Amino acid sequence: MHLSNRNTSQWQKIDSDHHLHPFTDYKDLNNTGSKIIVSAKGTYVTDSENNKLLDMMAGLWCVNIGYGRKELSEVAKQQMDLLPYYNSFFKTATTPSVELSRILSDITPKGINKFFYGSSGSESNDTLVRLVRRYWDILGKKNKKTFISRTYAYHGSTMASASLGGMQAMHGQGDLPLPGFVHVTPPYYYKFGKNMSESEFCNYAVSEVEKKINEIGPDNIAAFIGEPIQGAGGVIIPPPNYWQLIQKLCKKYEILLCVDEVICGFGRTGEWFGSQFYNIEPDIITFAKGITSGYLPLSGIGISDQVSNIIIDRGGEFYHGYTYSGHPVPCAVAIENIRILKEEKIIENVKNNIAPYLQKRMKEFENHPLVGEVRGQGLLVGVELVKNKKQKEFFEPTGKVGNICRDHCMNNNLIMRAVRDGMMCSPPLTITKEDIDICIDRFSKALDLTAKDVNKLTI
Ligand code: PXG
Repeated sequence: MHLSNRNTSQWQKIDSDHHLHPFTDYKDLNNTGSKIIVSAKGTYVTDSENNKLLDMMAGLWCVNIGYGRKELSEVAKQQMDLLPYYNSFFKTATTPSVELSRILSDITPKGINKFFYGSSGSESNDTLVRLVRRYWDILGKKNKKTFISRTYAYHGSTMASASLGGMQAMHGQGDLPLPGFVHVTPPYYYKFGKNMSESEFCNYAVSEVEKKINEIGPDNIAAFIGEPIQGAGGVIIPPPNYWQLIQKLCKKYEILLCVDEVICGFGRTGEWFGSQFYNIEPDIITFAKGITSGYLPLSGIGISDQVSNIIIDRGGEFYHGYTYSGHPVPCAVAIENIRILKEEKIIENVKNNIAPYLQKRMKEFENHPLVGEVRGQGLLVGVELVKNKKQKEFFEPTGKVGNICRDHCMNNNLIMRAVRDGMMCSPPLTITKEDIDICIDRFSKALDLTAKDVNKLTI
């Protein structure tokens, strides 16, 4: 199928006439027109004007092995030719979903050995909500229903996953959160640390969770959920001891520890999963994105033996599932993707080589007058742009400067994501040092242009 018979403005016209994009102000987009992406290779995507853009976001935090790996398209074709679809509802299974489950039980955190599939992170977080509530019901603890999450968490866009998330703007549309979802201060030291030391702030953030547990009553709390490192919320790196303390709290109050590995999973932190990076053993994880490097939609939830034993032995039928649960084609692609991650030692290379280099180079921007903080871990980086570095004064209104910087990046053939007034990176795990140098060069130009614009603005 060749769709190259139209020029850019023709594509843009059809796009604005008929296509509604996710998270988009439609009127605004229709004024400017979409950038039409037509192909990609390695760490670069090419648009319909033949610009080659360095993709420091790996698509949307997902193309972990980089673009253009033929092994994945070949496996997908082979599987489509052999068996393009079959379900797992009525005592049937397909070989890729079975094999993938075996492989996942080897690489996921200790104790997690059962897997249930969906097609998106949002779906798997919905599955998580249903499964956790079911778990406590089976145990006769029918009041344990409430989920504790954090402000700026992103867990998806469906009703339940957006309720789990802590995005105020999303809650403002559609009467969210649903009942049974509460949010506490995130471990975001730069913004909320005031004049505490980092470890004092860590204790404070954890004490907020404990306060919330006691306010609602431990008998009413089902689970705590968090991303190991909050991604879409602005690459929020928790203080070193945070997750250990949260795990302790969950044990103390008999609350399930749920970890959303949708971004951190499959190597982003330099370990297979963020839970391993922080040395915690969650009861439940969810994952998506990097499992297929984004080549096909696939997500899942991984369940510890302790939880799955109850669901299996005492639960009877679990009335939950999707047409595409365990779809054979994305499962086959996931198996191949994991093989490549393993055989090419991509995650080890992130940990020992590429992540330290990216972090070191990005840290140089802390000398820039616009930059309040550069924080990162593995191949995640957040660069906080501020009005006043000394006083940690943020821009008002929030988001304007971030968008200006994002546009300057784009005009310099660099894709970064603006979150509020921070600039985020989450590149393919296969990025080279040469490409990191190119990123530094382009981002430096974009920052200088942004600073010039900021001087012109009266904000
Ligand atoms: N959990 C986390 C941690 C995520 O980052 C989801 C769940 C939901 O996954 P799906 O596949 O339903 O989108 C995500 C998704 C952004 C952005 O702007 C981030 C995501 C999705 C869309 C936009 O940074 N992450």
